[in-house]
Amino acid sequence: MQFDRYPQRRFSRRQLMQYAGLSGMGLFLGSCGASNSSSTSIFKPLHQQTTNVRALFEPLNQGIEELIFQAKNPAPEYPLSAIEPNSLLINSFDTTPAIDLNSFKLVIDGAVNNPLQLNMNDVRALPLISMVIRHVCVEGWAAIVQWGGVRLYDLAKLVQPKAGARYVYFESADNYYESWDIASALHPQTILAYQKNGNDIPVENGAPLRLASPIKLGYKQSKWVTRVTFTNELRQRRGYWVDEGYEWFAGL
Ligand SMILES: Nc1nc2c(c(=O)[nH]1)N[C@H]1C(S)=C(S)[C@@H](COP(=O)(O)O)O[C@H]1N2
Ligand SMILES: [Mo]
Repeated sequence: MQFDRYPQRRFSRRQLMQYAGLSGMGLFLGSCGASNSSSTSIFKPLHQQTTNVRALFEPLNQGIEELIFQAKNPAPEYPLSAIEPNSLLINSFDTTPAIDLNSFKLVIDGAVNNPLQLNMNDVRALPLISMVIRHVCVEGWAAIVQWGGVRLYDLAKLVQPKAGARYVYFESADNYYESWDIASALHPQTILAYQKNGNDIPVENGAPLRLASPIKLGYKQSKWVTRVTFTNELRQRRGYWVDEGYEWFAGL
């Protein structure tokens, strides 16, 4: 896989486990499956078909792989010592939505072969990516933050976007919405995060799942994501702030 050349993990195994909130014992139990009874539902698609387990290890279709390959070089990552724990300001256009974790499901659908819905145990069973990146808000502030979560790319491998898919829509529990070009969405540094600075993400910052990526401005990074939809075309509503006149691509 071409993404192996990206510096995915600058942490030692011990640091990573600390930042993943795992003790050695927790990791041991997790890998025995003793603490995760529902991880099999990841392979239950919306239409109740049986998804091929090998999907996680298979590449996406050629057209989409080529698009991602043209994506920009990796954006800078920082050491843990650079984290600015008090600099990430809460920026929400509305109140913080109440999400019931027991019924929470991330829906991934649209122009894909295997639509899925995943609960948080399913999401946490996927490879954990950790990165320390700079969050930049157009309102004039920035913060170096550690985010941990799953790559959109790994989720795409599970749902298998169709060849014509060019955009990815994100719907949020506070009715925020965003759309990204597929190359940026499937960039190896674009993740759906459930950890911030080594802990579970606080609800104000988007728990249980928010976008985090060093290649886009802050307003592209939807908090409280409930639905990820692959599409062939952009809809009229492209993004909450974009529809107010902010730039759609919003690359950093
Ligand atoms: N669902 C949702 N996501 C959102 C927003 C929002 O209001 N609702 N604000 C955006 C903006 S403008 C920024 S700068 C970041 C702020 O993230 P934070 O509140 O975790 O610092 O979230 C982005 N994602
Ligand atoms: Mo922002």
